[in-house]
Amino acid sequence: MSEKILVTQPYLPPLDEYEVYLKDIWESKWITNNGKFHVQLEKELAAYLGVRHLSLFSNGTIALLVALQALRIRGEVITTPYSFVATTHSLYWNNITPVFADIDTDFCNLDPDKIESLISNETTAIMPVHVYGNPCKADKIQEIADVYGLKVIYDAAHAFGVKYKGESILNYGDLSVLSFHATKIFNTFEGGAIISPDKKTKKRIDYLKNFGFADEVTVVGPGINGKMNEVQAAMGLLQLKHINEIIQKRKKIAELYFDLFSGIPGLNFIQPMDNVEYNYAYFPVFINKEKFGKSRDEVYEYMKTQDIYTRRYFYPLISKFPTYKDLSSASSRNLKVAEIKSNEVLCLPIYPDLEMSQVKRIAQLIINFR
Ligand code: T4K
Repeated sequence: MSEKILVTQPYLPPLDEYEVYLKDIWESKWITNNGKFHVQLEKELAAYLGVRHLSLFSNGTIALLVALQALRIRGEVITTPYSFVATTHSLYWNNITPVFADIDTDFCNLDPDKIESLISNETTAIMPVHVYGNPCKADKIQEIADVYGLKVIYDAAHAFGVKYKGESILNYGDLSVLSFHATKIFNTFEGGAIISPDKKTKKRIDYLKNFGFADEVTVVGPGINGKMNEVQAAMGLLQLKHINEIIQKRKKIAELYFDLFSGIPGLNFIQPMDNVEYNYAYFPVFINKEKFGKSRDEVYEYMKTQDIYTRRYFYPLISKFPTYKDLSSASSRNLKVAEIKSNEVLCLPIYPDLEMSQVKRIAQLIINFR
């Protein structure tokens, strides 16, 4: 049997490069709590991403929890059901009621046209997701937020390095939250960050991720432990050295998939937008059973028999899970596009070490399976 191919694999820098950092950490005996690599990574990342202020976190989910705390979000928040479940869980853990709005057909992001009718007296914020790293219609979302006095917190877990018209999409909204999990294009094993627009907000976020401590004897708020340690930060510094090469390799794979699948009826793709610099974090294909001849699940199961482990990101919809299914906004009538996309999507393997011959094999297997 051939070697297993997974949907993604973390990029790991050469071990000897990492050992240099580890030796330093061992010698200094400073392993967490705002260590020197942590300080350096915050600075280098902010510069690389083109953002003003960045706070590192132990993972993206804690960063989402803290972002909501930082802006004192309460009541109801309008969000998308087409995401990883952590998006909605972060609301639930803050005692906020999620209100699901449908997504758009072209990009699978929260549809701005579906937001207004869901705003109530309890609504305080909108939490969109730049799904697969495709930018949301941020200007339209901001217009609505401004009219109704709502905050906007972007779950930007997939959007590392993405730019629109030369500007980081992480600068949209009130806050943006990144994930640096092993499966992301930039990883610190586990990790995450919040991008904030000003020093004051960053300061509040930094207190909140450190139990609320402002100094040894002063606790300014109900904080949590969301700190990134030095071993993670060192990994981040190394990833940053290789990030351009990582993105270039992903780009080549995405382009080859596009070429190989072109003109195959029933296979649909998210088309690249003008003026966007992508990170090629995922490669979703949407399989229309009537036109392709096989359903998404048939393709998914067949690929497993070939030792190729694709993933159905995002199926089931978050609104289908027991915690959320009884919300009125979770009804299928409200989420028609999301239901279709969730039943059609298959994310194909994409990661820097995936060879072009493997990409060709994956595409051929799918095409021949019709
Ligand atoms: N918001 C959004 C929109 C997100 O997508 C996520 C995370 C979050 C928030 C929360 O951020 P974090 O708290 O995670 O920082 C994965 C990831 O665990 C999750 O981080 C990610 N989204 C989500 C989309 O995917 P699973 O359950 O699919 O992961 P798993 O363990 O099945 O891994 C997927 C594939 O990656 C495997 O087939 C093998 C490969 N893999 C995985 C790991 C962990 C490796 O090769 N090496 C590894 O170490 O959720």
